[in-house]
Amino acid sequence: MSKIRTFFDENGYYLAKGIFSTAEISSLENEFDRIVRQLEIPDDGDPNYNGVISTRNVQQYSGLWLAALLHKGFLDSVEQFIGPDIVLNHSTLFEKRKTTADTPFKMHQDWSYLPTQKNTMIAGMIHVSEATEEIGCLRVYPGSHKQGRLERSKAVDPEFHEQFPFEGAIPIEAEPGDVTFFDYFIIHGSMSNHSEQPRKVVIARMFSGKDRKEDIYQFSENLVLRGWNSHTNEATARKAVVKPQ
Ligand SMILES: O=C(O)CCC(=O)C(=O)O
Repeated sequence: MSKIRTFFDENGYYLAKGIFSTAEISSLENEFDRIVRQLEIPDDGDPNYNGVISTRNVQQYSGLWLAALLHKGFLDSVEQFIGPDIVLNHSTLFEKRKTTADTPFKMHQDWSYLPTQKNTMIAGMIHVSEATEEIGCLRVYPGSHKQGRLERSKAVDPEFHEQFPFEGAIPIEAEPGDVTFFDYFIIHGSMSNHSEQPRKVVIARMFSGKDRKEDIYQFSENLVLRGWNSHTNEATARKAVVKPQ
């Protein structure tokens, strides 16, 4: 087993340095900013505005971002963690701007948002800009993934956050082009951004093509980034856009 995989199995996360070159991440940042310009930005005069701008599925906006999810170095890393069959559930763009308001990313596990039968779901956080403690980088409890499925472990569960406060977690600082991979059982979260510099990330949620979502009707791009999806069928391949009420 590779050192990278051993570290991931032991700690529940892995910071892969320089997966995207400076030139690649600079082009991706331009496209990231273009996506943000296409979004409705919350009113930053509102004291409750938490500083986060987000959208799902950057690959539905930008061909360059689709190519980023298919990037060889990126998928070679993912393959070490979940094997050669790699399915995209969804991606999320988060830009975190300076705020004095509370963070929406209290400590939590991801599994209950998108459970799979074999628990292969991981996240790859692509760092488009610098992430430091002051900027509100990701914080994790190393090794906490070994506890498996903990109940009431969502970011909206205050007791979970009290049990696992930010102070007990370690900050994962990163540079543009790095990718932080983490298991969907790891306890993680991030504080608000207290700096003038926005923090920009795109997180890809991916699972093995040998695994499947517990709820096959829950939203999933089901986009095969590498290899094969053994569970795709006529029903799951059909997609419907839900009409607003
Ligand atoms: O963007 C962050 O800092 C945290 C995101 C997160 O915790 C999540 O998406 O599960």
